[in-house]
Amino acid sequence: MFNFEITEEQIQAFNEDGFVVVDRIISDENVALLRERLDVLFSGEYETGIGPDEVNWKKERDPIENTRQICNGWKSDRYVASVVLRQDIGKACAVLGGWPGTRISQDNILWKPPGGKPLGFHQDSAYEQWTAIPEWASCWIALDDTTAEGGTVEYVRGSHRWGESGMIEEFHAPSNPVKELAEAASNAGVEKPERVPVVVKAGGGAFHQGWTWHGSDINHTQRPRRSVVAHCMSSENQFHDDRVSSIYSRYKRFGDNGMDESFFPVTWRVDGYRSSFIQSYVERKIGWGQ
Ligand SMILES: O=C(O)CCC(=O)C(=O)O
Repeated sequence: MFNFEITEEQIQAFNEDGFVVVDRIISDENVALLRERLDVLFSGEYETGIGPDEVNWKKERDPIENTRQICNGWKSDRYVASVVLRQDIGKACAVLGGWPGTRISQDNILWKPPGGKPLGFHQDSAYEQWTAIPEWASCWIALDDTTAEGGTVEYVRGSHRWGESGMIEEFHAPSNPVKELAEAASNAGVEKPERVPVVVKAGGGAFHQGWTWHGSDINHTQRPRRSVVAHCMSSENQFHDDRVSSIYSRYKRFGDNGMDESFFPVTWRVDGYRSSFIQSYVERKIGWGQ
């Protein structure tokens, strides 16, 4: 079984650039499995009986040329969970984030069809303000071979040091995907932001820091560009005292900032701990909440 290990060189590149591109994160078998599961999820079929936290594209509801997105497919599909809750991904994110362990904050399932529209350039951590420590380290995995013209994800080198901007105006299919990026670059005194497209074979991808600007352009090819992202946070993270997310703060209990592992599982911790339900869940021995 393929086991990803982050190297010292990759850690250095991540710290320096705000991201690091890697040739291989998951096996070809995992790629094939996820491609199948994307078909199932985007057809609206949820294997566990639980809907994802966000379904940002539905057949017949949304324009065919929009990039399809589901958040927290792992709650709906145990095959997806078997990849995004992997220990090796959790460990790599903890090492990159400088944390004692990793909790998954959310996964993203993305499918950009031929001709598919952009996703606006943004900073992930701007969307994480409902937590006490709004810092993410994310693992972006290609499920198709990617090309610069194929609407792959692009990272802006060094932009994790530009400071914090807010959420962007238009995330899905924006008319100008770099509107806020251009403003942030100008505020940082950067004349020409360096956009680095992630060009890898399926199964490869990248890790990025929560404040790194990134997004993706139109898919000018005849092939789909599919990917899965594990957005990770520190195992120590808690809910913010008063800042609320309309979706994710639903999992907060009154008078308690602690995060429930059923919804934000610990995928790896330095002392060997991992949320106990994960193993049986990803092996499909238990269903949701059992
Ligand atoms: O894949 C993309 O186009 C964008 C992905 C993204 O926004 C993310 O990984 O945070």
